[in-house]
Amino acid sequence: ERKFLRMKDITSEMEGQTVKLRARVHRTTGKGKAVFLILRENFSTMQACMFSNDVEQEMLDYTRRIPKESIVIIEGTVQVPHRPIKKCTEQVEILINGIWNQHSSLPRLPLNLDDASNIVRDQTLEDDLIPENQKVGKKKKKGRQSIVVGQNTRLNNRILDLRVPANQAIMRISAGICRFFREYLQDNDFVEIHSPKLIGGTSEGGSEVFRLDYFGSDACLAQSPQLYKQMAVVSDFERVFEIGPVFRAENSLTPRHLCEFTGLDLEMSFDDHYFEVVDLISEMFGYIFERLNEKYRREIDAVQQQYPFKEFIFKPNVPKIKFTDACEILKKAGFHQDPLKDLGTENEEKLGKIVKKKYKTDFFIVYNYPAEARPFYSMINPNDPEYTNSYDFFMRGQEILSGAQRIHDPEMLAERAIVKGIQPETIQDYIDCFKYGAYPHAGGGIGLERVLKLFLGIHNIRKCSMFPRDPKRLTP
Ligand code: ATP
Ligand code: AMO
Repeated sequence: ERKFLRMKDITSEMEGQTVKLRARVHRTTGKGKAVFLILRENFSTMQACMFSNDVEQEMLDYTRRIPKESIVIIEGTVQVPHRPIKKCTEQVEILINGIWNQHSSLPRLPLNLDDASNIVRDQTLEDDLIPENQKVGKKKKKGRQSIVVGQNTRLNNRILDLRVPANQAIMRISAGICRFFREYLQDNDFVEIHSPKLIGGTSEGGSEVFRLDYFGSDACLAQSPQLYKQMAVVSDFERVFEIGPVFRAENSLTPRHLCEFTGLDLEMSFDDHYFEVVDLISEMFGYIFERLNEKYRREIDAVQQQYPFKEFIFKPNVPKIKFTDACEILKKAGFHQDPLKDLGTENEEKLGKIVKKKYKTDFFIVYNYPAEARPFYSMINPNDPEYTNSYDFFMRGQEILSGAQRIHDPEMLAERAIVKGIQPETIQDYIDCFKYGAYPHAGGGIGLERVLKLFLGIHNIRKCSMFPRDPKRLTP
């Protein structure tokens, strides 16, 4: 049992009862003979009040001087006002009998939480291309302008920024995605693993890797758990998943790339065809979205209030589009797409719009990508060797998952590594693991922050990482 009640536990049925709670001072109003405090506890707000009829004037003055964001302990009586309480999520009120300032905030905040909580209809205005704290919009009647707080100002003061209700909600929904990812997979016989992040070579190839000194040898920060999740399958765990950090030396500033993100990875053996894995992953996403809508409604609404977005639509019969068909669809709509090259961001978005119109869904799959566009470990399509048994999943026309059936023949794997410019010796343990009998297997990697961003229609991925890393940001 907790010493202090949580706001959600104080209900109108408790009218007249004495309660004790601890919360932040969100705002103080009232002149002369009355003080009204709006208290805040994560993204709930509740009004507390005090009148000179009931308490000494000194107590009123003391209360009025408590700086915003301080943590106070309050003892008082529950009241249910006749009129709705404006600007509070909770519709009961506390008549204060006693108040203690447990820990004071500095009175000057580097980030004004009211400004940072303003409704933002065009999220690109937060991009720091505009001067920070630029005043936009028409002057309102009362002379107050709507202020947009720049993303850099927010991130420089992230611990205050995270107190903004929408940000509270975003990070809680992030936890929800991990919770339901884990829940679904555990219920389907997957084993959770933790693979090393300090590794001897690259796991995805390419130059997007952080290199470091490891007691005199070269080491890399893992670009993915790819090689290890496959080795776990071969070690007879058969179905595995991991939630862990992924490092990419991605030297560019975009609204959807981070240098460190959270990978939701899974890998499994299959019976006959890699579509078994594709279908399981589709069903898993359906489960995650359904449970989020059910259990995180309050949080979704809190984001909606500050960053209005169109509700994400998931249809259980997820459209699966063959890569070459996607090229045809794009061609018919008047866009060029080379059938042997990867889809670019623009074409992905165009495809997303066309699919949305035709199937009324924000979620779809493209499969059978050209070998040129996929990593060395992707299984070549036996019927069409220029293509692979691979797939990407999309939300609102943006990639959120990449995956494939994997090559489980050591010779073929070494050959493909060489084709892709990777020295087989640098990944010898991985190649060798397929020499002692291996199940056919497939899997995928999901970017947590991307799923979060696209589910909630958030423009900048930095909002979806608690302490984001990009080429210009290593603090806080
Ligand atoms: P993944 O790394 O899983 O493939 P990704 O979303 O990073 O996913 P890429 O395959 O790197 O995508 O590239 C897909 C498209 O994203 C590219 O065709 C390109 O248009 C765009 N893109 C990738 N990196 C950048 C970047 N740094 N800046 C702008 N656009 C980029
Ligand atoms: P891939 O490189 O496509 O595949 O990564 C998987 C997913 O991770 C997300 N993602 C990113 N998110 C934020 N910032 C980035 N810089 C970034 N790069 C990628 C995307 C992407 O779909 N080993 C394979 C997966 C597999 O085949 O199982 C892999 O890493 O959502």
